[in-house]
Amino acid sequence: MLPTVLITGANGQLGTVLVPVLRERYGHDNVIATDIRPPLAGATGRFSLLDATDEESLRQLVRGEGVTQIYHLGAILSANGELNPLHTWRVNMDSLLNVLEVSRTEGVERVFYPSSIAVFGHHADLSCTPNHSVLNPTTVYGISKAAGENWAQYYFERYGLDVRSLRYPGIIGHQSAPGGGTTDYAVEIFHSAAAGQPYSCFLQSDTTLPMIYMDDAIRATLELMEAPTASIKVRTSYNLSGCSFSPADVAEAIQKILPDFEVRYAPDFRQNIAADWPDRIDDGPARNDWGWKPAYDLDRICATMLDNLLQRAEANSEVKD
Ligand code: AKB
Repeated sequence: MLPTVLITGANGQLGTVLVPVLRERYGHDNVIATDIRPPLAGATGRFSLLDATDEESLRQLVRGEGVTQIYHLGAILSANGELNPLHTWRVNMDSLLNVLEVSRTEGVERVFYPSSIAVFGHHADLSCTPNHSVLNPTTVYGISKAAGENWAQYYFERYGLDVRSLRYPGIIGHQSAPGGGTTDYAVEIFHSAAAGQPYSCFLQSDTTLPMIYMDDAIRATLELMEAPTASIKVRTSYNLSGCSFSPADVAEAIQKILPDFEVRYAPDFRQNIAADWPDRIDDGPARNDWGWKPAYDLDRICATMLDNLLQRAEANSEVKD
């Protein structure tokens, strides 16, 4: 029996790409995209305006549509979160607790909760952070994700709600724009390169962070959500790894394809956030429990991003001509 799926934050970087994939897989009528903002231009399919901090509206939608799975993607990310910490805490926690509580009481069978490398911070081994590391996050986003992971585990252990979670690294894709994160540079840099412009990077050249290509992130999400229940051994959140690189590494990889590309460095407050995040993370439990294996390294990410963005730029210039 196909699930009936509801996605919060569907207009975001991940949701924009995940929704069509879920529709392809589970049927167009079985996937309801929701967001606090109206659908993006050109978006098709079932859509409801929804603020997940409003428990009653969420409950009505879940009950009315007979929702059996929720992907709760809506959240305020690390950099934007620091602009208004208490608001970020309320949005991120209230929406999660509403999703968990509505799921428990309305018979939702499975919930996906994205966590992040932002849960790590002081006292963790940042050179290759283990799954079961100490969590001392330094941003309100990281604090909310660390608390959320524990709530996910609590709802599983106390109520048997099947909540599954991944700690995403920075996600890099050509299809959608990231919004308000510390890893956003790794998408912006490709847009500048493809536009033939220099890029001004808000992190230092040597700041290595874990990253993942969009297709790998989507595949990991589906593999986790479709894995047999018995193979899910981590009920807080799984470390998920793609590859790790610094701004200097990605600039060099782009220059192999576009030799004239230039990067300048103008670190801002996001440098302090990145400094407390891992260089790389150990995703051994994800590999062992449900067979995770990434397919994209830095060179493949570079080639795929530039290929797609250059084709788009060319198509746009033909339309203008
Ligand atoms: C951010 O930079 O805040 C996000 C994340 C790593 O969770 N991309």
